[in-house]
Amino acid sequence: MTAPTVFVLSGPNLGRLGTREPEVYGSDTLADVHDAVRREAEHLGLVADCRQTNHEGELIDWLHEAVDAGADVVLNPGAFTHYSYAVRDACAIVTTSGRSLVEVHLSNPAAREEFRHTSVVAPVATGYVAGFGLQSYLLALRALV
Ligand code: DHK
Repeated sequence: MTAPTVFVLSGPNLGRLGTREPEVYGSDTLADVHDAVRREAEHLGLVADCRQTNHEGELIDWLHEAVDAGADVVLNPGAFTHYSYAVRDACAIVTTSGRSLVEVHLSNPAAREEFRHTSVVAPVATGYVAGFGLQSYLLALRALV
């Protein structure tokens, strides 16, 4: 039997992890995150397809691709979290198709600036993990299984 694929998607500015505000986002690079995610996925009997984009439309295309592939999704939407109804609607396509989508954040947006307190994605996500750095992604994978 082939292992199910999980799409692990990260949005804008997350390609800069490691040097971007390390006091907020930690010192792990995105490559570190993806390596840890792939290892944890394998341990859980999954295959992680890890991607990052700075472009809203590309992220939406990948969410559609996840639906077409019948794959669950771990998503860090970056700042799209707070205002992108287009990303939210694409996430709703994932969850209403019967797949799971876990919203993740490295930091805890609820403990930061006011504009980060709103997630337009959370109401259509299956669940939410925030505040644990790289571990947020790994906890999201565990939640999926
Ligand atoms: C990442 C971002 O890029 C921010 O825009 C969010 C999130 C928080 C994170 O903590 O992973 O506000």
